[in-house]
Amino acid sequence: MGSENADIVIIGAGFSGLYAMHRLRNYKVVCFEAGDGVGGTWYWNRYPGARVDIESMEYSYGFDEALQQEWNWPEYFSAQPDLERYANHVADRFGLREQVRFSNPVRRLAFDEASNLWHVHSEQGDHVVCRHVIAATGSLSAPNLPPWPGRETFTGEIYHTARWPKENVDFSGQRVGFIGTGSSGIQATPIIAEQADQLCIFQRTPAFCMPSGNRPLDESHEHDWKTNYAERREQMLNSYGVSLVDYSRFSAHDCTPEEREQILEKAWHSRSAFQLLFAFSDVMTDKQANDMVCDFVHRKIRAIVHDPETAELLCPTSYPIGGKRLCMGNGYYEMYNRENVELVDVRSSPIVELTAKGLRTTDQEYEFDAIVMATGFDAVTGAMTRIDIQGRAGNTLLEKWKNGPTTHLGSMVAGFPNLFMIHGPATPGAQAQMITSGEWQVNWTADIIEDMQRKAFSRIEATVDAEQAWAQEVDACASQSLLRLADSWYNGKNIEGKKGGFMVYVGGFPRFAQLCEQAIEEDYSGFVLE
Ligand code: N01
Repeated sequence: MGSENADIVIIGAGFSGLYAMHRLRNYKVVCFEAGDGVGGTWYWNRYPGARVDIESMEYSYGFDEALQQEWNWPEYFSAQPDLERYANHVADRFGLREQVRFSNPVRRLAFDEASNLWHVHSEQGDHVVCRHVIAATGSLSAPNLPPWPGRETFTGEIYHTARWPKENVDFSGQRVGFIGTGSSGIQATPIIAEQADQLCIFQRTPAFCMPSGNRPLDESHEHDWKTNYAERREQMLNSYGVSLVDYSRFSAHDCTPEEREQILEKAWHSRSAFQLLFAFSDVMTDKQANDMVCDFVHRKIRAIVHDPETAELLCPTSYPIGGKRLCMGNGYYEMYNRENVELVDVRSSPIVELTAKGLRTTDQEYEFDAIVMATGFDAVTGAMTRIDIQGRAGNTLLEKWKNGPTTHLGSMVAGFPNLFMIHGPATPGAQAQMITSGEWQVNWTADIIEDMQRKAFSRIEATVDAEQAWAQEVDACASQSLLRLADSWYNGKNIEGKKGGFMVYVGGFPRFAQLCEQAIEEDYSGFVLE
C-alpha cells in the first residue's frame, strides 16, 4: 500500500484525542484508534460497576458552552455507559467520527530527519506521512497482565477489567477467582459477588476505599453548575484539579481529637471521594497527620467487616492514605460480610501459576470457572513504549526510556521532534481532572503547532538539558509529598522490574500550567525550533 499525507496524526480517540481533532479541525488530521468506538478509557473499561470518581458536572468538556448546557448527566458520578454515550455524542455533534480509523492501532512511528516528517504505520497497513504526531494514548490504557505461566491451560474464561467484552457477562452459578483490589477491583467485586456462587478475591495490597455517595443528580445542583459554568471551569484549573473539595487550611495537629473525628466523619460522608485527603492541610505532607486519617479509616473497616481476621487483612498499613489513588466504592467493605465471598492474602503466599482448573499460590490450588484480572496497567509509559517509535538517528523511545521516562514539561522528548504527548509522563495526569487538564494540554499543543506554521518552522524538539531540569522539578515536588512512600502505578512499582522514578507531576495543575505557558513566553525555553 502506498503512503498518504496528512498534517497531523492523532493517536487515540479517547477524550483528549477527540478534543484534539476538534481543536485542530483546520488541518488535515488522521486519527488512529485501537478500539472500534470512541471514548478511550470509557470504551475499554466496561467492567461491572465502572464509574468515575469525580462529579460528572465537572468531569466533562468545557470547550463548548452549548454542549455543556444541553448535556444531562443522570447521576452525580457517571457510570461507564453514560460516559461512553457522552463521548459518542461529542464525536457525532462535532463531526469527528469520519477522521477516525477504528480497530487500527498505530504500530510504528519513524522520524525522517531530512524532511522533518513522521512516518506512521498502523496495524491495518496504513502509512501516513505527517509533520506532527499527537499521542493522546492515555496514561492508564496498556493493561498489565502479570506473566504467570499456565494461562493457556486454564479451561474457563479469563477477563481483564480493562478489556471487558461488550456482551453481557453473567457469572451466575460460577466460582470466580478475582485478582486485584485497586479502583477497578473495588468497583467490580460487589456486583460480581451478587451473581457468582463463590467469589474468591486475591489481594496483594489492601486499598483505602471511600463510600461513593453517588445518587441521581438533582436539578438544583445541575442548574447551579449550568448558570456558573465558566466560573466553575476556571476554579477547576486554579485548584488542585478537582474543585468540589473543601481544601482545608488548618493542620490535623491544630485540632483536638474530638474535632478531628468530627471533621473526618464529615469527610467520610462528603460528596467527594477525595475529601479525606484534604480534610486537613497536611494529610499528604505530614506522616503523623496522615496516620491519623489512616487510623480513622481502619476503624471504619473494623466497624463494617464482621470477621476480625478479614477486617485486619483489609486495613492498609504499608503506605500512607492517598499514596495510592484513593478508591471509591459501593458496598465494598460490606461485601466481605457475604457468605459467598472469601479474601486471600497473596502478599504472604503469592500466585505462582494458572492451572487447568484455576490458579495456584505458594500455599494451595484454587478451582474456578472464571478468573478476572483487575491487575491494573503498565501506566503512563506503557501505551507509548508498546509502539515501535524511532526518533532522530534511529534511536528508539523504548531504549531512551529504559531506565524511566524523561520529558520536557511532560509533553516532548529530546530526540523525538514534532511528537507531542497529552497526559504524558511527568504531567499531573490523574492528580488533576483528566478531561479538563487534557483539554488544556491540547490547547497548549495546538497553539504551538499553529505558531510554528505562522513562523514557518518545520521542527520543534525538547533539549536534554530541559528534560533534566523538568525531572528535577518533578522530583522536588514528589519529595514533598507522601505519595513517594507507596509502591503504585505512579512510580511503576506496581509492575515487577519496571524502572524509573515518580512519573506524575504533583506540584499541582496551576503550577504545571504556569510553567508550560512560561516556557513558550520565554521564546520556547527548553525547545529548539528550526
Ligand atoms: O489498577 P491498580 P486499577 N499479583 O494498579 C494487583 C484509575 N481508575 O485498574 O497494589 C497480585 O490500582 C495490585 O496489587 P498491588 C485510577 O486512577 C479509576 O484498579 O500492586 N496482585 C492491585 O491490587 C486507578 O488508580 C476508576 O500490590 C497484583 C491491583 O492488582 C487506576 O485507574 C476506576 C499483581 C491493580 O490495581 C488503576 O486502577 C478504575 C500480581 N502480580 C480505575 N499485579 C474510577 O474513576 C497487580 N496486582 C473510580
